[in-house]
Amino acid sequence: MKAYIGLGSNLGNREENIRKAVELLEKSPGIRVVKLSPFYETEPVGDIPQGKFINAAAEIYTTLFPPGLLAVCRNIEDALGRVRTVKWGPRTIDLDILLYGEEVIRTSELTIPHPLMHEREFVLRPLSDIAPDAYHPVLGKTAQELLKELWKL
Ligand code: X6L
Ligand code: MG
Ligand code: MG
Repeated sequence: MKAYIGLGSNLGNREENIRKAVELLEKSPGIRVVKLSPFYETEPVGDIPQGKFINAAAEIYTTLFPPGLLAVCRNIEDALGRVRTVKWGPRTIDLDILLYGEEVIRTSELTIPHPLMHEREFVLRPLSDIAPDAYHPVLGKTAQELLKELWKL
């Protein structure tokens, strides 16, 4: 399955954290990283004052099902020293499953497509760079269309 992962970091060496996360993804059984977007420095979004982020997106091919992919993402966050204190607070690394093929998944553990991705330029800009035609199965629009809609607001 083709899937897209959003990456973000605003603690420590942010670029290196993202590069290491991509390396660990690539080393994970059942995952191949096929595209990596440019890195963007972005203003923090949310109600917590914190440092600027580096954000990026990766296209992967995976034989894992979504729960397995989520477990890999969590393990990589832990391996890179993510400490879970305040919700939405600063983090060394955040790995979010944005899209998993064109599947819609809603469980208590996991929502795919990622629930806020269509409202976040820090997600849509890198995603559109590597996959302008990636399709959001709930909204029925591509990444590029969603990004253009954000600009119109
Ligand atoms: C009111 C309350 C309005 C909360 C918005 C928005 C919360 C976004 C969380 C919110 C609210 C988020 C990143 C980030 C975060 C990132 C950049 C989130 C999760 N992650 N800002 N803020 N990049 N630039 O990866 O998206 S926290
Ligand atoms: Mg996130
Ligand atoms: Mg996350």
